[in-house]
Amino acid sequence: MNRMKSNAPHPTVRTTLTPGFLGTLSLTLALLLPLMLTAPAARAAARTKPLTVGFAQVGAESAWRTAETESIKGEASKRGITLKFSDAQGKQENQIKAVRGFIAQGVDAIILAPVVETGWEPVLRDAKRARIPVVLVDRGIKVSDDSLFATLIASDFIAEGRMAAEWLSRKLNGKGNIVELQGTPGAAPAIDRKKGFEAGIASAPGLKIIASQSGDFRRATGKEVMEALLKKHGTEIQAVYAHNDDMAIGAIQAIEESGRKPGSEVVVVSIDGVRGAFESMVAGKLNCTVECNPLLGPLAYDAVEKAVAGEKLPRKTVVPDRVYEQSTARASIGSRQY
Ligand code: GYE
Repeated sequence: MNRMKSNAPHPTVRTTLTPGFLGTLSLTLALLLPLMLTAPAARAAARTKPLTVGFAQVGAESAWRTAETESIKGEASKRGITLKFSDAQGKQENQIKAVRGFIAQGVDAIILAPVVETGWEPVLRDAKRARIPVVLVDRGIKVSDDSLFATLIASDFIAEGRMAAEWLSRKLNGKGNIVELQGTPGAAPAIDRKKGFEAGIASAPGLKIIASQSGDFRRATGKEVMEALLKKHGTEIQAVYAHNDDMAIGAIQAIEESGRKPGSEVVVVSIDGVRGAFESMVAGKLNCTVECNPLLGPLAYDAVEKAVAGEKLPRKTVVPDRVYEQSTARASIGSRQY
């Protein structure tokens, strides 16, 4: 490396420009050329075999997750990539096993949507040793060495939580009791959506989170948790903040069954922007959703192709999100892609 930075001419170059030397030089170049051709771009251009990629998915807990799976599967077939798919059913141990399996099969790259933030170092070290790049999608991880993954493509969950809080604060004029339905414990979007929301309501001391529990990003669990919270807090609850739309839709059912009106008596805000959320807004039940784009297939394979070609990628690519409200839901529902 340092040698390449030196501007001083190499001594042998100055003293040996003879026909014999030129012969040696062309021989050396002939020998070096194949090596030079293994530089990133040429390596990609020279690739004739289609890529084989392993995708270690979390599970199928939400409509968002299903949309992400479809995007990653669909884009693979568009690009002629052979995809090996694994559904970990929400368990990190299954995901680790899947990644180990992909390494053993010698895939060209791995796409990982990590269920939780911690516990990835050993398996990522195995992938690195096998020179298989790992592209993280949708959820981040905590590792001491960030060369263990090629790149992360995800939304800014703290910003999403803050957008939900700011919207709710305006809606409630800075005053009211909120219950929070958290995502899967230990998952980046659960941790950061909580953090962002708390930061967003900090400037409105009249807004209080009176209860906060996990509904595991699932509709049925969101409903159960909301039923228990309604039993305990009853009409004290003025608003629900759910870390995803599925839990909000479950909570809305529980609110209706308890005899109160979601969307007016109880304000509901959530995150994802899936079709079901738009339908619920059109029906006047969900008040607001902060979009989180799950259509990550194209970005994921762009990153895979670059990583396989040896290109260095940014640590993170942030997918932009925005707020959608009940008042505009009808106008935008037709153009939703998931
Ligand atoms: O918001 C939720 C899902 O990791 C961003 O996981 C994703 C989240 C998404 O199950 O619905």
